[in-house]
Amino acid sequence: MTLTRRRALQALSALPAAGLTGAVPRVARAAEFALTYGNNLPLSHPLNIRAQEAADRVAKETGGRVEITIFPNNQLGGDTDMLTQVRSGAITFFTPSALVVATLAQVAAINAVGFAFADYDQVWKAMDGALGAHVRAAMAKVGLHAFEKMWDNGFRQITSGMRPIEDAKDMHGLKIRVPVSPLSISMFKALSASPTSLQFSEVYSSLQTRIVDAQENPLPIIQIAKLYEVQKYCAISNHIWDGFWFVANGRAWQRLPADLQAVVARAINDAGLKQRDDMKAFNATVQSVLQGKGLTFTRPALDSFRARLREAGFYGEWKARFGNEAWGLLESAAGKLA
Ligand code: X2X
Repeated sequence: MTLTRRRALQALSALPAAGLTGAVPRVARAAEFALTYGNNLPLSHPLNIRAQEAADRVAKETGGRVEITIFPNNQLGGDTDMLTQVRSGAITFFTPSALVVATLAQVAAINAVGFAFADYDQVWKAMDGALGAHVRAAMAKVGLHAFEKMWDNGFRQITSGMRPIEDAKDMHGLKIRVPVSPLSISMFKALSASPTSLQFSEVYSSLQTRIVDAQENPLPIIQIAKLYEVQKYCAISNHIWDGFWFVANGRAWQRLPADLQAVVARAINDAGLKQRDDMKAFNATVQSVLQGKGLTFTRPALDSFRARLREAGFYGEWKARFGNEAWGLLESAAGKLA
């Protein structure tokens, strides 16, 4: 029996009795490779819009052999849960922030060293170049296949509810939520704040119920997740550049035949590049949109932040943790640090 015929029979036998007399489902055939992708962002984020385009393209270019189903917005659990799922193979794909995937492969957080990157030219030079390759190799060692093109989250900014941040000294004692990430905790402790790690799924409610007073995220997330509803101030700090690695469970990836791998990789990497352009356009207007929603912006002097990190030994500590090779790659793109 041919594969197609067997699948057609399986599909038919799966039809409910009523389906034979009533409406027959249009798609009655399961894909040969039914893959799942979970993420932590609302559907309207450019990451989800471009990922859906990639999934549609994959279905088309493989003639339906590969189907990618997206579970956005923490439907499958928070970041830590999805990280576990993608490692075990319970889901095929996940897009963890570099900060979060660093709980498995420490060096992945290197793009998030405080005040390292000045602009996107430096960011993409590093992440599309040797530094990105170094990080992907580290993720491969923990069973994650990372696609080449990183997706943009953005430069992170600090929002607060009680008082504005005008200077590094305003960070003192600030109860701030950070992602589940040792680097973020270390950095905000060095700034003398009081950081707490929470998954993104818990951020809105923890601000609303005042479990924390502050959080930090790129402006597009602050808009899309409506964090302006539960925060009053936003300091343009650009303290971390953060991106999402599109990762696959290594074994599931290896099971895909090479021709299908090529189609999937091309679709995902191309979509990632388009997502970067979307974020650039988003960034052009988002601050004024957020001002319109009532958020008050401040522009603290960043030298005071850098000085505190240096004095606290933050750069020396993380250079030792990431290793000289990775640190050298970061500095070759971002300039000498500390
Ligand atoms: O959790 C966050 O703050 C977010 C959405 O930026 C990440 O995924 C790290």
